[in-house]
Amino acid sequence: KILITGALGQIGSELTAEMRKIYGSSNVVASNRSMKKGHEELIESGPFEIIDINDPVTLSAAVDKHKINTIVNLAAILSAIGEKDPQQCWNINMNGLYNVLETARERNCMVFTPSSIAAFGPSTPKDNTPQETIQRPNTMYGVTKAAGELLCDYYYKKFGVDTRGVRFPGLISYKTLPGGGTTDYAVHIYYDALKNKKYTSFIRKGTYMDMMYMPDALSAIIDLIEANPQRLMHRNAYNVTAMSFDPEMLADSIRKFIPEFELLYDVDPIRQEIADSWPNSLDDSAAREQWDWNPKYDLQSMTKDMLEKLRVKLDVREPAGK
Ligand code: VAH
Repeated sequence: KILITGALGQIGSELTAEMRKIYGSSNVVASNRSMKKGHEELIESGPFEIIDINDPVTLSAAVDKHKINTIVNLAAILSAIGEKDPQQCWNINMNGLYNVLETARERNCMVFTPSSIAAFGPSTPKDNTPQETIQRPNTMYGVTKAAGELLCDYYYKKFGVDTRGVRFPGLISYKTLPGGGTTDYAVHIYYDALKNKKYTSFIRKGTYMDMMYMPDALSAIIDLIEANPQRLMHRNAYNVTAMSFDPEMLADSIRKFIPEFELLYDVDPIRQEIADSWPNSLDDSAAREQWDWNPKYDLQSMTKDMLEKLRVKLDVREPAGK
């Protein structure tokens, strides 16, 4: 049985629904450190627990109560919020992860923890970033992602805990808004494109970052969890990507559906500095070779699907005569 922490977040809310479809609702326990409105269906469609991963007692009690053998640890503070409150970022992303790993060690659970392109820093080769390379991130979030990778590998090597992870790029989805990251511009732009036919980007023109549509991110998690461990030469954490673009390329893909869309800029120096410290594009050949990673969505097909789904969600009608 699977426990998902941070199940009401951007990845967790969709992963919970997808895993419940695949494995059966009663086999997927969703948890979050607090209730959030707008997730009633998720909370009612299967087991739900309030778990703060900084409280090892409730964490291990829930693992015992539900006989959990796989923990998907999505509870985390993201990059931009992490720079506003670095202490909380360390506490949740590292002390929380430590509690998850200790619980998994004592109870023989598999642990999936996402890392991020944020685990790389300014001295990392930026183009076609290798699976194994320099990792000197200079954000607290990035420090916790790089340290988290090392801690998960340590628990695998030292204690035999089956730990696995991927380095996610920016994730784009229409169901749940992202939780305070640097790549969030690539989600908000779609909402504003439909509501106002224009968007003001806090990331500068020409800033390339890896990105991925949420359906591919969910496949990455499920495929890696189900992968044959004998094939896994790396564990924490695999580079995975689906596309790399800058705000202008994203705006061009939107203009194919909303020709009058206008992209403006009001660069946020803090999030721009974070974005500048990350790679432009990852080499994800290790994931492709070792567990058949193969994303389905590119920029064009993602934009088409995002706009179609958001038109329904926001109740924004297709312009007449389209
Ligand atoms: C963030 N969306 O912006 C997250 C992610 C690669 C970016 O880690 O912090």
